[in-house]
Amino acid sequence: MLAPAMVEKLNEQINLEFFSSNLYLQMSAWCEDKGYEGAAEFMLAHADEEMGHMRRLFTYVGEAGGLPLIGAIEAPDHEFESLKDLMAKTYQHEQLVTRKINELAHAAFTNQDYSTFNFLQWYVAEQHEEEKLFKGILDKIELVGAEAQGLYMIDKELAVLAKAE
Ligand code: OFO
Repeated sequence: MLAPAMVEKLNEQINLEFFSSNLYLQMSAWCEDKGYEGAAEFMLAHADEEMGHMRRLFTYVGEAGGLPLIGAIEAPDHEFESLKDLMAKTYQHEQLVTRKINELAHAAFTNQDYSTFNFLQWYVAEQHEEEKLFKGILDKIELVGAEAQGLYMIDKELAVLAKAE
């Protein structure tokens, strides 16, 4: 049975994962609007993945005897300076999510809630992958700079990555 304080923290994470999904969905619309079709597909696939993260938490809270709560979700940014700016923001956002997951894992451990601590290990591993993924894309964009041909190639690569998501 989850302690009320853990339910509250897990529900905050549910909200954050929802926000991540909305943020990436909104980013996919920006990419589409600017003609980055591969990036749009990639962000759309990633928005779906974030919904999966939300659902996994939602199910866990319910199964562990808590009540999953869906709160108000903040509107995401919809304006970006460039594809590089957008990807830099995804990377920053994933770093924030990692910090939140680490805080949650710490709270579970210090409350001797080993079941939740164990459940959260999936997220710890996932955040490692997500940071690696977005950092890798950002590094490539930084390498090509504002050069149109380079960005076109990256967009093509993102279309391939989207299929692998
Ligand atoms: Fe992108 O990992 Fe969930 O939020």
